[in-house]
Amino acid sequence: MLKHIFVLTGAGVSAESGLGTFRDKRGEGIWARFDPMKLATPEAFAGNPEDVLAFYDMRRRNLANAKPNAAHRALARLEGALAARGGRLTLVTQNIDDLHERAGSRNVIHMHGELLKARCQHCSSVRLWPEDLSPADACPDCSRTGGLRPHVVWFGEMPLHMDEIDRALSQADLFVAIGTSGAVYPAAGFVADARAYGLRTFEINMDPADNADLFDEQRYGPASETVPAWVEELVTKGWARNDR
Ligand code: BV8
Repeated sequence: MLKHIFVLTGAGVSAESGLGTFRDKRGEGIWARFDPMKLATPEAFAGNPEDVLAFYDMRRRNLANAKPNAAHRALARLEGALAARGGRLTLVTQNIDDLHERAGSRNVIHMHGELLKARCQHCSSVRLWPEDLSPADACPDCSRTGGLRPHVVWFGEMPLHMDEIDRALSQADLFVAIGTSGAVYPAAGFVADARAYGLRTFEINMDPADNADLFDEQRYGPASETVPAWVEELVTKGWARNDR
């Protein structure tokens, strides 16, 4: 019986909320319009802070107008349903939006950071920062200017909470990847780790991910339909499905 489900989400779970994906085969992904190596690396920020900050200001403003969709709500439902039967949902997201939280998910692990937070490079404090961010802004904790950056993991930077993620993977019964292309590591490697730990693996996506062959089961279609259907099945037809 399923007691502990590990879910990894990517940009596809927020696509129907109007937030761009990155490498989407169908759409104009964000990285099709912007070069990540010019906007999402520490070197880019050091060399061209204004362009990088403007890129994240644009994405922060888009997020302010976005709303969670049925996929986010279904995962919040799953968290409650598992807890009610003494189980556990580990929800790890590559996304930097707050749509899982706004849909009601209580424990969300943001391995690539959070768009609505800023980190001070002088004193390392991390604060909620829902508005535009400029080099002239002073850190609320150390009062120094010129040190604030988006609390986001860029390419070449170590993702966050990796020990906690690995521990949860080693304890889970089922690994589910939702709306991710499997293009970015270490997140794209989690399915191989899950298999090594003996978990069943399940891909819910619009198109097969780059690592689709590593999944025992796949279900394709828009997340706002496939994710609620999957959660409904689990909650109404019993928890025996998908497990190892
Ligand atoms: C690290 C935050 C090591 C920023 C992101 C060469 C040089 C440098 C590094 C590397 C290198 N080669 C490999 C690497 C590692 C690199 C990497 O993997 N690069 C790739 C491109 C090859 N990884 C890193 O650099 C990572 N760090 O390795 O550190 C290290 C070790 C020790 C010490 C220090 C460092 C850090 C990676 C994190 C980068 N930050 N985001 C921002 O958001 O601006 S990555 C970015 O891509 C997003 O986080 C995004 O989440 C992530 C993955 O993309 P997806 O979420 O999968 O989105 P994508 O568009 O790709 O796919 C969308 C999917 O949804 C598709 O499958 C589509 O079919 C589906 N979909 C679309 N619509 C729907 C849908 N599904 C359902 N319903 C729909 N409606």
